Amino acid sequence: MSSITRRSVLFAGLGITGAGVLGGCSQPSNNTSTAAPSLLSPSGPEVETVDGARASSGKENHLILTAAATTVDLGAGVIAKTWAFDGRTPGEAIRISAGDTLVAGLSNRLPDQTATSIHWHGVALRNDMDGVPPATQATVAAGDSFTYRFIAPDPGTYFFHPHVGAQLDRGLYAPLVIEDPKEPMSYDDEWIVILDDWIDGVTGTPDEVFAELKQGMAGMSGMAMRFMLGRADSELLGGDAGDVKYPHHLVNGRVAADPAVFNGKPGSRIRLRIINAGSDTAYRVALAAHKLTITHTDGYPVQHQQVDALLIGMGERYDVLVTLGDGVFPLVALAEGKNQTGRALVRTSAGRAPVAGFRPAELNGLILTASRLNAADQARLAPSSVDVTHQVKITGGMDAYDWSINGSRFDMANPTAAPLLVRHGQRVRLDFVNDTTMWHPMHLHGHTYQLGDTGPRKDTAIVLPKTTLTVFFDADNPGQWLLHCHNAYHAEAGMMALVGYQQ
Ligand SMILES: [Cu+2]
Repeated sequence: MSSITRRSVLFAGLGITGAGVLGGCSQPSNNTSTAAPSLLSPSGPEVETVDGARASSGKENHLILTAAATTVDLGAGVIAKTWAFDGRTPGEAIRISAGDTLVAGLSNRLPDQTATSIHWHGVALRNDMDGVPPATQATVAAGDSFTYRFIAPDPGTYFFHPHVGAQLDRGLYAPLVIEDPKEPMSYDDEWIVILDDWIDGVTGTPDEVFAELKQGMAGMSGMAMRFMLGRADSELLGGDAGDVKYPHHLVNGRVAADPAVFNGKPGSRIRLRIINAGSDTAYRVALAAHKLTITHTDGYPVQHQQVDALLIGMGERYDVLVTLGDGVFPLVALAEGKNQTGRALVRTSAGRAPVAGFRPAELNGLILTASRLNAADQARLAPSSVDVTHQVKITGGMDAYDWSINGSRFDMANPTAAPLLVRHGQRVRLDFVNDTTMWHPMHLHGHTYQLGDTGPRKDTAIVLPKTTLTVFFDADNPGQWLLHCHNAYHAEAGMMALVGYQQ
């Protein structure tokens, strides 16, 4: 622990002085080249130059987020001791406009000397505000605070959560909506729908879950599995859907038996902002008796498509338009492969809701996956030749719980050991080669990539087992950026890499 802290301080020091050389202290064990590459500092002159060119509205939004232990009421008598921002889960949504500066103070009141941070998931912000200790900042120690200050460049649906250990699987998350000052879509109302697989304070803590998972499937033979799923099959996900047994699946912080309710008017047009804040569960989402018009994913517009349901992995977001019918309609989130559902209700007139476990037919209708989408014209990457290609082999498995990238488990204490090198201005191609028998939602910080030549722009994409997904992005946001699986336990086991901007 102390070496992590020392390294954090060292990195932070480099950041402040803008010394520029971040990789100097790392010695990759399998590196055959003679010199470690020089990486840009997370707050160096290149970062300042790009940040200075970001369009600013001049408007600042100030708030304080206090992370602390609390007790939350999830409905139907489920009371959970957990960690949350300001005593509630999900935390209160932050709503700003593109070009605004968010000034968010994080006050760490977590118990047991627990360090934390906030990662602004999906936002192409300046690197030293990305919240990934020790790569972009020192950890925020218990009792300390840290102020995140950044211009939010792109409109869209985002969320935020810590980037330390398995804290994502606590109650520490909340939506972040960046409005478009020139919003091109017209609609009557908005509803944020945030999904989460919940265990904390009910059957165990995320740390207990991770401890059991680390023993691996092989080590568990003959032992009772408290948290590990024996089997979770999903055709949509190409087989094994998840590792962890969750007692509840929440929609907007409520269990299915006591759901959150959206009250609307028949005939009104609603924008749903759907966020998967889960740690180990993909959801198939449908609104009974309604079609969903998909308009955005991960903040970026797509060519609209009308579907019955959508598949959303951890870390993904979808914006959807619906025209409300007359009645009471469950919005159902089916936990893929886990035979459980979460739900909320849409109510536009009096009437009784169906029972909690009701599954609308739409769940088995036309199901949207990101691979079916095309970027809207204004979101498509400009044609360009590729300057650098990295193969990102997704490796490891359940038996040894040795999830990794390119065969090596990421060491968070030494994040710059073996970076995927890029240079500012390059067009980068990533080939995600999934060698494992499981799907993984691969998330890139600070950028959005494009799926293939015409696919959607995303920062988190599902890579199915035994397949390769090719994505492209422009290296236009200098710094040191994580690339990892958004399964909280896979990431913690080591399924991460660093995309490092070179000098
Ligand atoms: Cu994974």
